[in-house]
Amino acid sequence: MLRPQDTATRDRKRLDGLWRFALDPAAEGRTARWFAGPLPRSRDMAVPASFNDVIADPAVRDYFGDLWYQNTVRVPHGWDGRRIVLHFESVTHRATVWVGDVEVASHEGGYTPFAADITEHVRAGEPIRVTVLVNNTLSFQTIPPGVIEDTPAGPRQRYWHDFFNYAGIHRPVWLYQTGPVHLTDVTVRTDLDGATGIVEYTSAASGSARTHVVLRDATGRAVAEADGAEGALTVENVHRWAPGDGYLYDLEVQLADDTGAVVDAYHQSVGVRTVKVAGNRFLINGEPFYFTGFGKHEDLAVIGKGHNDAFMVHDFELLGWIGANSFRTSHYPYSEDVLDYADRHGIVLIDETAAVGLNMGLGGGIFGAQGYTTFSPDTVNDVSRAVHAQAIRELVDRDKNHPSVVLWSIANEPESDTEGAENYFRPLFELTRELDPTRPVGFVNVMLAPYGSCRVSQFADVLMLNRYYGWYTHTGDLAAAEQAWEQELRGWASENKPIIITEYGADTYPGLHSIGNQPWTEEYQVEYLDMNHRVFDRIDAVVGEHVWNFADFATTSGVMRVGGNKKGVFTRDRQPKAAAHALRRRWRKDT
Ligand code: BDP
Repeated sequence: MLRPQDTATRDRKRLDGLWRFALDPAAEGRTARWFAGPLPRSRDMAVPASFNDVIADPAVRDYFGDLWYQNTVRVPHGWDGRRIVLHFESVTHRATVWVGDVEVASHEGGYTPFAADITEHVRAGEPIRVTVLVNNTLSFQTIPPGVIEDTPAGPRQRYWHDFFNYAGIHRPVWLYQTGPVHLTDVTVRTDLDGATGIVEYTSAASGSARTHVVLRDATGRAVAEADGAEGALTVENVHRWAPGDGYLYDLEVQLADDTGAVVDAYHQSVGVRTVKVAGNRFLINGEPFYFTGFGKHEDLAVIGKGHNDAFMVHDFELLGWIGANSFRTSHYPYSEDVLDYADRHGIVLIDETAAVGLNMGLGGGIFGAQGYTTFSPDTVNDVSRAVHAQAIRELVDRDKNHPSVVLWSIANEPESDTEGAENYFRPLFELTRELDPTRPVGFVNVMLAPYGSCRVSQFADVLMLNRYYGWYTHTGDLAAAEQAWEQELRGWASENKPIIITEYGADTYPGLHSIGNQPWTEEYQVEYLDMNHRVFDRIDAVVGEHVWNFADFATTSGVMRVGGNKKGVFTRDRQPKAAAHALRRRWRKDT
């Protein structure tokens, strides 16, 4: 799906701002046709934002079920005769959309875009009522999974992931126009032959037209051109996209009618680079790459998972300050603005689906919901896998052209030591490779499936490990942790695959100090990270270290969490803890 753009032939209008908002605890709105007029009992809600923390009411914060958004917007008067599309970058976790009284779209999955051609239902220059029914419940057949339990106090939403279940319209909403004959897809794949860059492209259009492409360098100079819906362009002395050097070419794809008039134009940025796994090395442009950085979250005070440009830029500034060259979009696909920014600034991404918490073994202590079997006909089953497969399709479709994305992570910490897990994941790995033969594929392994017991890592090109030696085990005893960790890691290293430590971290209350090794203090976080780094530096197969987490973040309440998950190296408002300075000394060779 092409992201809306302003081009020579296309215009877009952003529908962000204040929308009307109403909860629907009795799930009556659909039958009562709330979309057919002004939403009853509505209040204001900001878009984009999670609704949860905007309103000062715990019942709203923890609400699960149906909820409604509505806005009245005017279709630009100049769009007469054009094809008009309504596009949502993400609505969490599912949405049904009406324009006026007509249902125009339905989408499952909270982190990927969807759109509806609404040409027939609107007129240029006139207002339209856009109503969105959002539902934020999680079940065994959703990604991520959850369950609604009947308790003596009433129904409760449980889930097995350690971040707050923020929901709502999280990213921009657009109206845009194209001509009736328009581009529907563009795919680019790049390769290098010495100093020559190769850009293979494929485009798809809604009708018959002649396709012409022009590749321009960053100064706007055309460096290659071709005719045809697909082909390969070569660029002599190519400026490669590389970590720290987000050099982008611009591929303009044009459709022309019989008279030669351009009827559609779309711009696809292109970073020319290669990604490959060779033995235990991870190669970008043929050079071994070592990942430094974090697992992150889309998580901010008040707006929750709502996208915010100022915080995005600030987070990337902090990544630069600390010397991080990469991060993982834990635990769901991030805003496309984040992907674009990473492309432009040469930040490397591990791109993850929202398949987090497919592991009922993680119930104890943190998440509450216990006593389930992960993979079974009544829990995570074939339907769940089909939903998961669709989430992978939509992720690859959305992010396939981003040079920053070097590795797909199809799940975080699923159960992976059982036959059920092996059977569940085998086809999902096959699917991902079929969708994108150019990038390695992996998943993130959990401590409950240590070396020797994991049955899913056999499918992965890269081993991604989350480990908390010295935190959840060997708490406060870093010497014992160091031994145990090294022993396990040496086992994984014998598999001759690159290993990225995708999580290691210690909860740290900012301002808490101790001379001794007291967990939760700033000193302990520093010592804990140092211990991990000693282990990584002794093992050749380790090609990356992503600290958990970039910043403190909101999660479900529980005795293991003090005002959220405090494993951030920065606080939730982005102030550095002592560990931030320590990491900066390790990661920035120039300090
Ligand atoms: C891992 C999860 C991550 C958690 C982290 C933790 O992948 O989402 O937040 O541990 O416990 O299990 O802090």
